[in-house]
Amino acid sequence: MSRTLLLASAGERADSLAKAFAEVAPEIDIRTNAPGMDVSQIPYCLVWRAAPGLWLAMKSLKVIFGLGAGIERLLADPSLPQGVPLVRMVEPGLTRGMVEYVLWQSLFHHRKVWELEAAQSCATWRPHTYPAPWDRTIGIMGLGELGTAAAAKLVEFGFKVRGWSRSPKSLPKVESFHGADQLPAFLAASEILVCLLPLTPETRGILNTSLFAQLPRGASVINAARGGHLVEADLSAAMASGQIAAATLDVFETEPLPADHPFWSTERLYVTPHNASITDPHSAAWRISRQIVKFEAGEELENVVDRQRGY
Ligand code: NDP
Ligand code: OXD
Repeated sequence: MSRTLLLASAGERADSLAKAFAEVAPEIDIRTNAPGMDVSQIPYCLVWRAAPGLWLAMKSLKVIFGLGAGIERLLADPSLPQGVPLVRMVEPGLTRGMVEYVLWQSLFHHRKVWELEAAQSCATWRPHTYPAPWDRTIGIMGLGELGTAAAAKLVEFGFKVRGWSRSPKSLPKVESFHGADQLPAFLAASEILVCLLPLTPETRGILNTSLFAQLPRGASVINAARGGHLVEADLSAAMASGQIAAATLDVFETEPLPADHPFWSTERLYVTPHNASITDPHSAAWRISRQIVKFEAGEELENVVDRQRGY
């Protein structure tokens, strides 16, 4: 059982993950969770959201690996074992996907594609101008694994990039702000705001009326982090008033987004189905297997969640 990993609640991803482990990490013995299965001797678990009773049943648990970068749902579970390290997902495929999403949506909002769509819908050849990237400021909330990589890509495209984090940062060509005191200065010039924060008690509801009012009028908002960051009614009001011109949302308080939700039909509000980025089974399998080997050799695990901070 020493290198046995339980694939718990990985949903439709379970098969591709099991296959990926077999291909790149055959030294790991993969078990897919099934009702009534004895998991009491299994030391490692890979999980998105734990089924009731899972943690109680895993009596020999040594490390929990989260299937996603965001682990707020796991932390919210009162039965999550206290002394067991929780490792969040950091792998190059997930980062690459998010960089692609942020670049795609930043360019979409930078070029105000909705204006082109409106002209095309009435067969009108309408002049359409836009600033050079170096005259456009994009603000990224969260300069961690994903925010840092997205910022670097936007810098490469010539945008003026600024970022906001909890602790001070020094990143090439990124104007950095940190802490609550510097949030207003960060927001004041962010024409396109990208949220890549973890969802914690401090960041829940941070995308609200007060924050929107501090952005330049007509700013765009891109939320690729968690639905809980956004106060949905506040965004609707800010868009109705023109304070926020357009938004792209990948994540929602309720997922899937209910069919009767007003966001589906809000003009210039673009919905993607929580797929800004997706964990790549092969690089995830590789990263987790390396972590297990290192852990067994007595080395430090990487990307362990600080439960006090909440990320
Ligand atoms: P990290 O933990 O690497 O980075 C988090 C960043 O947020 C850090 O820079 C941190 O600051 C900053 N931060 C945290 N709390 C605060 C605060 N109170 N005030 C200011 N800054 C704060 O996370 P990742 O980059 O890996 O992932 C970010 C989130 O993206 C995930 O938690 C997940 O919810 C979401 N995600 C969404 C996906 C999707 O498909 N939609 C896919 C993958 C992730 P500091 O550096 O100072 O600690
Ligand atoms: C994640 C996600 O947190 O896919 O990794 O949302």
